[in-house]
Amino acid sequence: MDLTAVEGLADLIAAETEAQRKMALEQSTGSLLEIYRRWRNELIRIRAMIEADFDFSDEEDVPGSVVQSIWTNVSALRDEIGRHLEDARAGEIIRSGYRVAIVGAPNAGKSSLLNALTKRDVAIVSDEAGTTRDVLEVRLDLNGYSVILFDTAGIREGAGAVEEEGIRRAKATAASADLVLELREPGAEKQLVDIEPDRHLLVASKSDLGNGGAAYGYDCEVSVRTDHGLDALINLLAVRVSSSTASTSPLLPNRQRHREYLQRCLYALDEALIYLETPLEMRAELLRNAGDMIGRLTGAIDTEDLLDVIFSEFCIGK
Ligand SMILES: Nc1nc2c(ncn2[C@@H]2O[C@H](COP(=O)(O)OP(=O)(O)OP(=O)(O)O)[C@@H](O)[C@H]2O)c(=O)[nH]1
Ligand SMILES: [Mg+2]
Repeated sequence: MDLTAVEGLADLIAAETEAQRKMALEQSTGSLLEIYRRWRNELIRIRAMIEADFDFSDEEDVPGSVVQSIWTNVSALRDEIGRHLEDARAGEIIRSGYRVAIVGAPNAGKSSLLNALTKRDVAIVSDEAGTTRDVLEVRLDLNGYSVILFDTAGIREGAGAVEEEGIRRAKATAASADLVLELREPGAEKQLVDIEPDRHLLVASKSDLGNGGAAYGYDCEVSVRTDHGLDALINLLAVRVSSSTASTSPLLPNRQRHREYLQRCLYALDEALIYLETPLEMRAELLRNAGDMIGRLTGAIDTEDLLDVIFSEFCIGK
């Protein structure tokens, strides 16, 4: 087994949802390794041709155009790796969960919504403004995808020191979330967080109180008291999750480690491709570098330290 297959096996044991299980199973059988090995071999083959060009270029039967056609291959490989890397966010979301932050003013009904969506009494609910201070985190299986809901402190001005810290954490949670559910009670108008539209859902809460058209401009309205709109909200979430995890390939890089090495590999390939004036020896060295990055990804190079980390993660408590 290579490093990616071992990671896949560890993920398979830890898998909690169907999507996690599928991805981990695929990876544990060495499917990612197959792709990476093919790329590495291709880079080694390309380098061999360049070396041949160095050594035998004075001989008649090694045509100079060979080296030219090599760069077409490098460029095609570069594009393939680039496309694979574009799927990394989807892979990471499937593996670690889609992060949804619930934010809004105090008493907007955030904790009530968390409890309703998870069907558990996780968060304290009260009509006292500023009930929640810590960030609460609950996992949910949504159509086979892992979703993490975060309940946060209500955002307002003039709070005490402890609540202020809660608000800071609420904003940080919103900033790093894949999606922000901003809850607003009828009558409340102010926008409390500044989030890009594609990460933002505006939800009117407490619709049972009769907000007389306040739902205009909102993505949906819910009432935890009557369960009105909860299914619609869950559907909206499901659409967002599936578009964030959509990919043309079942094989996704899904760890930060994968992303980093793929990025470094791309970087080296780009440099080799762009700097046409650079001596061929230097460009060949960049290709070697790119191949080494793939080698590190699969553990073919420098495995010792990484394997230690992986196996300790893998064995604990199993
Ligand atoms: N009528 C009605 N009341 C609701 C609804 N959802 C929540 N509430 C009430 O609103 C009050 C505040 O609810 P919470 O869920 O604690 O609000 P929160 O946004 O978590 O508040 P903080 O933690 O203080 O920021 C409680 O008294 C809830 O019972 C709803 O859908 N309809
Ligand atoms: Mg709360």
